[in-house]
Amino acid sequence: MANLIATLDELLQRRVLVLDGAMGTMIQRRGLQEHDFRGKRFADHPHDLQGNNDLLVLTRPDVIADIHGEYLAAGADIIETNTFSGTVIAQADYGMEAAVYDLNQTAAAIAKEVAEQWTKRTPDKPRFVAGSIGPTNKTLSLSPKVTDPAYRAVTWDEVKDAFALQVRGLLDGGADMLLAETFIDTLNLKACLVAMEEEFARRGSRVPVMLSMTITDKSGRILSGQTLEAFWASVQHAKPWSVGINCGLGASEMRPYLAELGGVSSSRISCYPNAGMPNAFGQYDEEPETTGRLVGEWAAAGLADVIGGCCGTTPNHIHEIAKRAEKSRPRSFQVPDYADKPKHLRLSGLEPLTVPAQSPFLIIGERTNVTGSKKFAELIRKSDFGTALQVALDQVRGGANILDVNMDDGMLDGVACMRTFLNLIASEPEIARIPIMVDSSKWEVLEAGLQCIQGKGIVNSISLKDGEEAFLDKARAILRYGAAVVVMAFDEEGQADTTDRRVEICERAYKLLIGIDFAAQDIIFDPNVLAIGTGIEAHNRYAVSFIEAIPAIKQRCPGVRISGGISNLSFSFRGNNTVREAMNSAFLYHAIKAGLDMGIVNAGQIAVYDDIAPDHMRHVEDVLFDRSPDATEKLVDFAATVTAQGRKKVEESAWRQGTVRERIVHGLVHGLVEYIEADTAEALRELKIPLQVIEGPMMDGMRVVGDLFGQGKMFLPQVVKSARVMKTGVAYLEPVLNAPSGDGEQQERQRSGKILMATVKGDVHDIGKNIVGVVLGCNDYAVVDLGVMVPCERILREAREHNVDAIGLSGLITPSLDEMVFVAKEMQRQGFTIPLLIGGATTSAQHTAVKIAPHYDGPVIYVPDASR
Ligand code: THG
Repeated sequence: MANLIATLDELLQRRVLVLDGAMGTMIQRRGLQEHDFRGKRFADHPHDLQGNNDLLVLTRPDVIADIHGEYLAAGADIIETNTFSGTVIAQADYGMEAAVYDLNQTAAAIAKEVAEQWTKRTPDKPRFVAGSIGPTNKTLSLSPKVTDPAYRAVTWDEVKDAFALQVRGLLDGGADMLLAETFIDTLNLKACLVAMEEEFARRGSRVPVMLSMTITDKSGRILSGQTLEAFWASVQHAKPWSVGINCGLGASEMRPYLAELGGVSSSRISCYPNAGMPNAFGQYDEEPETTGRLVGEWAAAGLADVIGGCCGTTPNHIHEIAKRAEKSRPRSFQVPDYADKPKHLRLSGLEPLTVPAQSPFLIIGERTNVTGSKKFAELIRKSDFGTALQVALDQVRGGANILDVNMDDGMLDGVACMRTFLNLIASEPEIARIPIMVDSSKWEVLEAGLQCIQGKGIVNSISLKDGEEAFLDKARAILRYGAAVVVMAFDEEGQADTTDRRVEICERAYKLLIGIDFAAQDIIFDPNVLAIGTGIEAHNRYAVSFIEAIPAIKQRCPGVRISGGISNLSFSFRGNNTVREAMNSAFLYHAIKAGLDMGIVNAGQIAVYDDIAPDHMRHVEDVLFDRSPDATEKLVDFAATVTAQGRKKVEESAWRQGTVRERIVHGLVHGLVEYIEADTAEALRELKIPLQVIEGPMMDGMRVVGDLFGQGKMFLPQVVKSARVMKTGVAYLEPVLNAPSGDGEQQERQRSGKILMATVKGDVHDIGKNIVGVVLGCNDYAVVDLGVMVPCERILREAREHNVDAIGLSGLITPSLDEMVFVAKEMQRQGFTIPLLIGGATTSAQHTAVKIAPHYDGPVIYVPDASR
């Protein structure tokens, strides 16, 4: 790999490199039929195969080799294998799992052969093959089920194994590099990165890795809610050769995001936009000259190292881009050394948390811990995850910068609880905003946690207590997951409780970690906060020694951070919160002065140091600093005189003062489920008719949500949360909506309607459709979702059987537009009259009106976007 990177770096000193353009557009132009896709090999395959473009490397290799050749002729330095959907997960839609390895291996071999022919022809311009890896059509961070936000359609291991097989095929076929592209969920990408690492380790060699994300809306976030900087924090550990953006947008929309990514990442930057935004007929019609000019400007401005085209681009577009690349200057930065902005610890949830070497103190919320909170433990035991989430939210609102989650309890299934709780957090944007610290003494719980967080989190903790080998094994795994780590000052002899032992153990652990390439800034030492004031003399110096150890560890272990579980300190004063808070607060004050970077505390309940009464403080600090032999006794006496002062009830927030309509709108927009039932009840008293509550204040709220989403001021996980609040409100009204009618007859509850939805034959895209399903479900529609690749005949048969009120068709790729026309014609022929709804990225009002509507006498309606 070193050689290849050296070659690429050398080329990049002269000019920007050029990637090829769209494969789909070029395949479509050939007008291939079902028999082309099947070939001899799959002649009897039970599924339709038309549209399974990846299969053509096995059945029409001539076509794929030709297209590669056209792009190389146009000036591409790097061509992509035709394997975007080459995983068992994506191929399952065609029943084609068994062919996945062959498909990838063959695709890479075809591309490699054509690239080598061109390298011979133009030795000064060597050509490379990037193995294309798509995100699959299932996401690890989002639930496809409205009522079950903890549900996932796929497991981490399934996703990782699927990528592993694809990677193996691509590398066996001779791919020079791997390109994971069009990802919309960083957790899928992290699973892919682990698969790559494992495969590299198995082979004893690696290839450069390119990563490319897709931004689909104006929020500037990826679909799963992360900002670009948060995304970079999540993948930085993999040392990708390049990171970038592709698809979703045209060149002019992409530019600001490109600049943003370039500002935080130390890898090369790639970017390959669509040929503009799709026109009314679902076609990308930006002229090659225009795309070339826009993309060329990035090259001229030093914004990108690798440029090319995505959907709708052709060899002509690539030719125009390559012309400009020839004359470009390289992106203005030195050869990357991956050291990054020196020594920053970069964490992330949906948003980044950057911890510089001299950072303000960070609060790690402690209450989401079954061993640290009776209340939380009780909630988890009862499986009341809703209220448990509220505990997390309270920590965030109380100022937590990081959230510690611990499920270690003998009576609980720690792995399952960790998974459920973290999946639920992923659906709460206000909580998921901050990084997660997965806290457990069991490795399998830590690992389960790491498989649920798309951001860069922290493992809490590992130590040398089981020896060096066990320690390093875990550390290596953590490196692959890309998390930071808390290392406790424990060794084979037990916990360190003197200053010397604290420093000694940390230094030993440090050397071992640096030895396996663990970044110093990703190491967080915890020198053990132990209880003082216990009455046992040996404990008297615990606080002093912890504080002394902080600067000593930082001096011997350059670049690390220091943390501690602060509330441990005051365990012996359990039951007297006033004294405990004063002890914790005084300890924090002095430890922070000594260099403590972060601490696990009860966020929102840290007493202000200056608020502690002087006589109280004197007693506390006497114990803290072991100032006299009877200090503890005196504090105990003093404690008896201090009555626990009830904390002020947190004022009901101002928004509760508004009208009921305003409150419902506020609750929907902010995804606050807490009051929706009470507010709905109040609205019902006012408006009398349940449906008017739904159509009035609730729909007002959803309209605001739709507008904010359209303006990029909300992002998808927030919209899904709003939809869930809506669902809760509607569920509250359900019994009254269901109430027996005047004539005394029990009638089936009238839903808003029943809608059949399907992604049409030849198309496997369903993310948008799934969102629409969620939003419809939350708005009281019954939804019959037939999934993807649904033949017309089945759509119409099921529409009859279910007696639906409307049919919704979805499609992302251009051929789907023709299939929709076909469905409309069939509806007409079969005498349907119900509305036909048309939606999906390539569809448009114009295409719907001009090409689809004329074929069907019933209403044909274009549906602009999911949140509406
Ligand atoms: N280091 C690291 N991780 C840790 C600790 C540490 N994780 C767990 C713990 N220690 C830090 N978290 C807590 C959480 C709660 C309390 C103490 C430490 C606590 N709880 C009250 C009690 O037990 O009295 C709970 C009272 C209640 O039920 O509400 O004090 O040191 N790396």
